[in-house]
Amino acid sequence: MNGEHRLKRLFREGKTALGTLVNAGDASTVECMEGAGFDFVFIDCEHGPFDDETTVDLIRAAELAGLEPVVRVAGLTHKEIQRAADAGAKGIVVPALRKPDDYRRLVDLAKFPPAGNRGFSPNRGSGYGYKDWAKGSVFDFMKASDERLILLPQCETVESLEAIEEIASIDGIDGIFIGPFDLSIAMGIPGEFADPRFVAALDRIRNACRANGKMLHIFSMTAEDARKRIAEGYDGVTVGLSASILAEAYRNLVKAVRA
Ligand code: 3PY
Ligand code: MG
Repeated sequence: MNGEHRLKRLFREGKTALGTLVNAGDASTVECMEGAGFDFVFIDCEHGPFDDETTVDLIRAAELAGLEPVVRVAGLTHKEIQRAADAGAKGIVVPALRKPDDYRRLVDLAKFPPAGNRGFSPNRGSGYGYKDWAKGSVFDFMKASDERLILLPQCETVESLEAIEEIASIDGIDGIFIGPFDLSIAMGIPGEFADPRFVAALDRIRNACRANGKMLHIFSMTAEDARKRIAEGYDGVTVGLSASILAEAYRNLVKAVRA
């Protein structure tokens, strides 16, 4: 998986990348996904309890399991973005952004010049500078690092929805990750995913992404919703939360034993 970015390849091929969200557990949780058929793992440092060192372990486990590690950071700060990038994240998701300038700031923090001003270090993501792709000049290192890291900031506020055409046109943003729960809450229709206003919002985001050749990702709570999103042509679907998957499995286990 070293030489390719699976999410980029699937996007080029017009296929949906499938991932799942880790919000509880440790590296073993990610190991349990090996062979299940996912393309990526969504490591949630916004709602999950992970510190930076645990995040590194989760990324390492994802690499060993053949999954692309996508990290949702807690917020738009130099520390959050730099650490996720240096830890070897192949994708960064940022929640709750509002204005186009927030999205420009993300590019500034995550990409090397000329697109941004990311700080340089031979980090673990580059094998401390010894991975084949990282051994060239500093210029080559910067270029390859930028190519390996996709930026998927979220659209989940009314302000970002209203500026989505401008946001999707920003160079360096690879795609938009829709947070359906927070977006519907922000629109005053919490969880009402069939509401025509919500459906229109998703169409607007899709059109903005399509017009700019950007990826369109979304979160799904259930397999049924994920199937619908895949049929609708989303480029990426993150289905389920590790904590909820465990909670449901335990309930089903006891139900089956007691039946
Ligand atoms: C949302 O639905 O708000 C999300 O951010 C999904 O993770
Ligand atoms: Mg959200």
